[in-house]
Amino acid sequence: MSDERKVNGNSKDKQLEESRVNDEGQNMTTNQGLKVSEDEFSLKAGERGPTLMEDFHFREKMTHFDHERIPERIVHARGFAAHGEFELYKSMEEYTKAGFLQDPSVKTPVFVRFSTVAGSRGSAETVRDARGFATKFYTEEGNYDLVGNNIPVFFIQDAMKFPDLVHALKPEPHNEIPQAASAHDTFWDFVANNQEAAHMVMWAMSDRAIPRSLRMMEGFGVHTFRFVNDQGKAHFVKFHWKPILGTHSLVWDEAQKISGKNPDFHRLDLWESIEDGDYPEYELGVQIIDEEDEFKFDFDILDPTKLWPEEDVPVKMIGKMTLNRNVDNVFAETEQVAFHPGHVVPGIDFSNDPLLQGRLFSYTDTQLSRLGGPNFHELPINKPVCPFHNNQRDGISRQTINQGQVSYHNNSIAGNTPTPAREADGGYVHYQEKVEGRKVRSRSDSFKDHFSQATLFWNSMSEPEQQHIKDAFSFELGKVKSKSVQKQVVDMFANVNLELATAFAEAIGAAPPQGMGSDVTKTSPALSQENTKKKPDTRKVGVIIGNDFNGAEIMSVLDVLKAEGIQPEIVSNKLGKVKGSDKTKLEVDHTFLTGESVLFDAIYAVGGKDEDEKFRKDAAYFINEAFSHFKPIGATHKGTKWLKENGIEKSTGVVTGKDMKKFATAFVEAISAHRHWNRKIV
Ligand code: HDE
Repeated sequence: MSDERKVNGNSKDKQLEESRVNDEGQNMTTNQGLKVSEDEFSLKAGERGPTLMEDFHFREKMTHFDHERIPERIVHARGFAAHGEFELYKSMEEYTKAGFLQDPSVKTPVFVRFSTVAGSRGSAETVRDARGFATKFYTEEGNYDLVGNNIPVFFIQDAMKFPDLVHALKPEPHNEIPQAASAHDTFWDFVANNQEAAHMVMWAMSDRAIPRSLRMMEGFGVHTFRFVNDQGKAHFVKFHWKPILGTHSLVWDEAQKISGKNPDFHRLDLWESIEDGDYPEYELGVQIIDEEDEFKFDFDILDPTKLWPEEDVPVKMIGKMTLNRNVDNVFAETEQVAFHPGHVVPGIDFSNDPLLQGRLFSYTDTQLSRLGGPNFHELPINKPVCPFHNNQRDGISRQTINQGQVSYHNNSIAGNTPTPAREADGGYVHYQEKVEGRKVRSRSDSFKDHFSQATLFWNSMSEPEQQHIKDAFSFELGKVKSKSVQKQVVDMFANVNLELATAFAEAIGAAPPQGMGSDVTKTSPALSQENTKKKPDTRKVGVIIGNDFNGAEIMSVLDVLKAEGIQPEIVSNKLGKVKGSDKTKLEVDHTFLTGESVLFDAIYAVGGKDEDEKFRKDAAYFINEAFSHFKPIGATHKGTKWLKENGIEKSTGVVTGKDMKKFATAFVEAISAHRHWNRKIV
């Protein structure tokens, strides 16, 4: 089938190709094309004399350098992106006339940028935070941007409060501390005094906020949008991305250590998986509600602090996105890409969600200061694959050379072109929702329940997930200095769950909660990561090995792991090769110094014959740390002895054995489980 597809993607690739320049093998020139004869020394009056103003080459080089940075994004500054394509499973014509959702034989090129929210451009990636998940579909009807997060709800209900939220979340203004962290007074003061944040805070304190990989997290459009079909009939819709590898997380201690050991952990993981051909894949899902059913729910479907429980409104999978090409240049593509929830195509429309309405203003506005003017749509990464024509002209860095005398509408000189298209010819016509009301600044009563879904989320968590949430609150509030803020937060979350609020009140030495708890008993199993897909693919295993290992047996295990898509990497005391007792040789990928247990999903302890005391100590550190992070541990040969010495050989998720075939099968199963939460940590 794939051979017959009409690939829209070609047009984007071709377009980008035209912008690529490869300097390799070329003469150096100035930006005016003048060949440069010397590039190391400025022009001076005498070898030891002053530099001359006349040195245009020096001035051009330095001026360009001085202006190499643009303002970073005010939120979502730290991001990483990749190209890919979207394939539809089945025509969605019943619900929407969007061109790219009609014909399963058409592939649509996409560009996806993942990001953290709070940190600056150079901050660590495994911090506790929401992740941005922004997708640009280059469709034949224009660009469609689905600018979502990995959490399905948001902190606030009205865009008016966004600057306040972000000011509170960002480093505090008097000392610019802390970087990329919500564990500080102003954030929690904001939460306690804007209680609509309760639901999203529950997600932010959960494992969702420390994803194992950008390839293993969900994405959500958050707002309620509209699908409109060619009959003009509308349905409410929410968008979901579901990763094929399942939704998995780190543990907090591990996430913090990775922040130091490898602040680029997530981008490296994404980059390498694409380079290795293990393309990240996500299914696109939609939840659809009939317009007639708008008021049938116990929450307002326009409220962005509410999700639609999947058990009540099932998610239909309608297509799949595959990320299959890394960027050529991070600045030109990832940094300069400009997303906007208002980049829509016919068949996709908005709802009156007041947060969405505010976003429709903010995104263009922010690009004006970030990208320096109104022509950012001309940058190769932002340019639609379909032609665009209008009477806009000029502005900073204009690329297009518009021809002709006419730049206005209506006109007679150019036959009144460019002409607006009729709806039947693809012109975008806004959905004619009937709107009536008085001009007010207020919150609808239907937006006033801030706690029921926060409790729904809590109720839906497995026991280990609930424990992680308690620990996260204890950590974050433990960093807050104001006793009053701590107490306000304890009392606020008593409305979500009394056990939770009591647990972290105790941990931070605050008075027990004053509140009644919640009587919500509903659960939504889809919210728990316990129920996600569990697969071994692309999991990294650190194989701790020394000289004189049993070559044939170890290779048989490694072969099984590789056949399952698992990636063993060799860890030893020095780089070079470790030699087996037979002729087997393995190239060492990491030493105990350059590799860390936190950078692996599992550890396979093998050992060799004559490791010294230091080797054994380093190996034990690796193994024990992985053990404390609930990771699968496998051991054979000398490795089994090491586990015994540390008293962990019989624990849950620890696999040992003498029969290599049986061992390998059991180890693969343990790796697929991701983490072994019911392990007793001693
Ligand atoms: Fe954003 N947001 N946002 N946001 N947002 C930006 O636009 C804003 C919100 C999201 O990879 C900014 O180009 C307002 C929700 C992502 O380039 C800015 C409000 C969701 C990205 C902006 C929100 C998002 C941004 C900063 C409340 C999930 C990164 C730089 C009304 C559905 C996109 C930029 C990328 C970026 C404004 C709330 C997702 C300032 C006013 C809810 C993924 O325009």
